[in-house]
Amino acid sequence: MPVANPAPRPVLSPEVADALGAGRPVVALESTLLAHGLPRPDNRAAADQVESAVRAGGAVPATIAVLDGVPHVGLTADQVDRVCADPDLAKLGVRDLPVAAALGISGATTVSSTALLAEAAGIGVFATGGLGGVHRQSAETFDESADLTALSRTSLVVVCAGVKSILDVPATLERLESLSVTVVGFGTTTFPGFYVADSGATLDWSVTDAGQAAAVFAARRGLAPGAVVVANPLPADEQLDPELHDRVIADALAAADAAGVRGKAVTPFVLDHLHRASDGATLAVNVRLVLRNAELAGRIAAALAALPA
Ligand code: PSU
Ligand code: MN
Repeated sequence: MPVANPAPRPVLSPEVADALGAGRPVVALESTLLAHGLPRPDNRAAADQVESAVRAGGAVPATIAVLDGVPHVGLTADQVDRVCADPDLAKLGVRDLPVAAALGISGATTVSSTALLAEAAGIGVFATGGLGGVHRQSAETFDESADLTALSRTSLVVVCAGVKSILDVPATLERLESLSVTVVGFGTTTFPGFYVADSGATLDWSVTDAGQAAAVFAARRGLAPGAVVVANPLPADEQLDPELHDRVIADALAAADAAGVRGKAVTPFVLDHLHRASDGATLAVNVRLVLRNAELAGRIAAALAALPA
């Protein structure tokens, strides 16, 4: 019997399809950080800069979003315009993809759904800013990002600056351990704190270069499904002033609580509040760390492509 509504296959841009077909390096990029994590219109320039950073690292960028129900892997300039300009664009995690597909909805993809679509397209490396995770007060709210469970079953390298520091970082690391997600620091065993270089948490493992990160992933892929998180801290002289960081985050979380924000609106609300309360300082640091992650992801993808199959 024919399946009435098969899951839509991701549509690959010609450049991404060519690169994957030839075994050349490709890096997936998410669109939620553009559409819901950065303010308009700054997000549009950032989208181009992130793609350029992937190219500088030696790989083809594949920004992922859902347009009219169809997942796209690799976007045209017009499609990036849509993602960055539409104030009503949905935020789509894995559980939202079937609804978007069946109803023809457009939306930006989070870490969880980007990872799933990237893996389905055959892409092994993904760059973002900071992972979602366990929210502070999660004992009362049960608010834990679907990014965590998605990474436990999706095979790819995720390059990030740790988890967003609005979260409970130690609790998030505990959950990543429970879920058997491999986590390595890039050049350090200090777990980064997104806007700041040091979250205060320590990792068991670090890799010294892109080749080692690729080798860890190759070993993981042969062993069990699941992601390798490469945590790439900002250098201390590029981080947000830690005192300003702690103050604006406390303010932003209090504002979210007072406004009664819940569910998937929490992270965008808090990030927006931070950008305003810090006079754009968090925005500049957020873009900078994403660019660094994109460039490193490009190098890891290149190292992965160079490994014997
Ligand atoms: N990294 C950033 N900015 C962002 C995000 C990550 O620098 O906006 C997004 C990612 O898409 C991540 C999402 O998956 O935030 C987590 O949202 P939630 O906490 O609702 O799961
Ligand atoms: Mn949540």
